Amino acid sequence: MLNHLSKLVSNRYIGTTICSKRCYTTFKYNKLNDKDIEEFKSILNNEETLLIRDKDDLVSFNSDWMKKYKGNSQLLLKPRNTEQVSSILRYCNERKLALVPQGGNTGLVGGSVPYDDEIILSMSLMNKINDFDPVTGVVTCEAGVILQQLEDYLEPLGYTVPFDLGAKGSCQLGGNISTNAGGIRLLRYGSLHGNVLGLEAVLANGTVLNLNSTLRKDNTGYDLKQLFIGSEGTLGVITKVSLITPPKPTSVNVALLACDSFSSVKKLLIQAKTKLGDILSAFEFMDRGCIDLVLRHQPLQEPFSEKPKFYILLETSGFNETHDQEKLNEFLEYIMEQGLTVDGTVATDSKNQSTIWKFRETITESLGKEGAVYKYDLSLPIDQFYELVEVMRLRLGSKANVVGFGHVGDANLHLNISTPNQKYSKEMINLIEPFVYEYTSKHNGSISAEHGIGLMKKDHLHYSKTSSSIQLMKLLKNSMDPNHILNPNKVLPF
Ligand code: FAD
Ligand code: 2HG
Ligand code: ZN
Repeated sequence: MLNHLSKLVSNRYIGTTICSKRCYTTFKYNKLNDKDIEEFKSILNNEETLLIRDKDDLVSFNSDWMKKYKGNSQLLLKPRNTEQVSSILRYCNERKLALVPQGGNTGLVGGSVPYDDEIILSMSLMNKINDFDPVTGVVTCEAGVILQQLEDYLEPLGYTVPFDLGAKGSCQLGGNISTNAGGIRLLRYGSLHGNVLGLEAVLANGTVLNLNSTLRKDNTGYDLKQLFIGSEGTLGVITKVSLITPPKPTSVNVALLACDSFSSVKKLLIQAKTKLGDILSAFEFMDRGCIDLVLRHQPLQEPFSEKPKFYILLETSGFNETHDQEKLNEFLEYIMEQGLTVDGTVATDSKNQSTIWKFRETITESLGKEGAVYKYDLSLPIDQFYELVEVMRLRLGSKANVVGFGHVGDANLHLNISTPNQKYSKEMINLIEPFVYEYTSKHNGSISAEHGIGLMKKDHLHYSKTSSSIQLMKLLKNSMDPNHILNPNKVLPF
């Protein structure tokens, strides 16, 4: 079936015989029956609206953001609190009913939709912001809080969320943490492994694990919360979160700079880090193909008179406008003198800043309007960062449009390959994979810098992890979820 093409193709490489979905996994699950529905109703206090069973109402939850993966769930549950999550999981574990935790369903690797007919556990009603401490900057909230909702809550308090993604209007904190989302502020504030101070998670057997620390420093034994950051709903359901939030910068500048070679991009990055230091808050890369793409789909104007090959969106964020602008001006003068940029524009007001950001933030949405999109989010050494885009263009010729963009400041390339045909094709996947993974592995990169493994890459994990690491991950999965009820067929190849 086309929806699960990546799985079929990857199976080819490991030599598994494909029969039907149900025999692909070695774990057997029970079918939902009327008694189960009654039990779930009772757990959810007989609130009928918390159970969705209508086929049409389930469509959007059974399909991912890219419309690449489709599940066949017959039931979605919307718990209101941790106790209900715990009772649902305890019951599912006893009955061997599998489920998929789902946040905003903006994931890009097929992790948030059912593989088959798993129950969807939607976290959307667990969306309360519980507490904020203005001295420590620690905020505590439920996992279903939408990222934009938290940003809007913090803004009048003078604080901000330490990460930001294009999907902020829909993605939830629980989803962000479960995927260890990166985004455009990682360069400045670091990853969620550092910014999450505590969380509450419900284990497969219903146990509520209280790891809800708000302490910045705590060296008592193993740091168990880290297990849930990036495990994509396979080890537990995150129900609460404590996060460090930094003060919101009051002086922001955004520049769009054009370069005619990737070597200038690398030199610009060094200069941005050394000359802008603590005020550098984003250093985002786009190639010309991305600019052409967004101009095709968004109401934006060609930014410069010429059409250079490479573009950098650079942002500074600080607290002293005069100081920040002086620093930025010095930097701009220096890079122009050195010929590192061939054109550029700086925006100090929020309207023009948001126009510049649109060039970067609408790439994913614009790609979706081009046809079928094959997405790879990779960590690569800086010397191979753009080389791979060029290698793929040569390899695919006129069969596809290949663009490269990403968080170059974090060495994270977003390689996107699109074809006008709306349908995902096995031939195209065979041309790209495993080549792209082999290339990444050969250069000691990672096959997932930020989107995760999900369903798409589970059979390719070995390109970035040793067999002993995968064995240990399996051991953890087997001991924390022996019946494999949590997000089966995701992350690990069983
Ligand atoms: P979902 O898509 O619902 O779920 C993702 C995974 O987390 C699934 O495996 C799911 O089972 C699990 N999960 C969800 N909630 C929970 C929970 N409470 N407990 C346990 N498991 C849970 N990603 C980046 O890293 N950086 C980016 O810059 C970025 N930009 C994006 C831009 C766009 C336009 C889009 C569409 C996506 C982007 N993404 C990005 C990918 C995606 O938005 C992130 O992965 C996001 O963190 C997913 O959050 P979500 O709530 O939508 O999770
Ligand atoms: C981004 O950085 C997201 O914009 C999405 O991670 C990347 O669409 C993509 O490949
Ligand atoms: Zn990204």
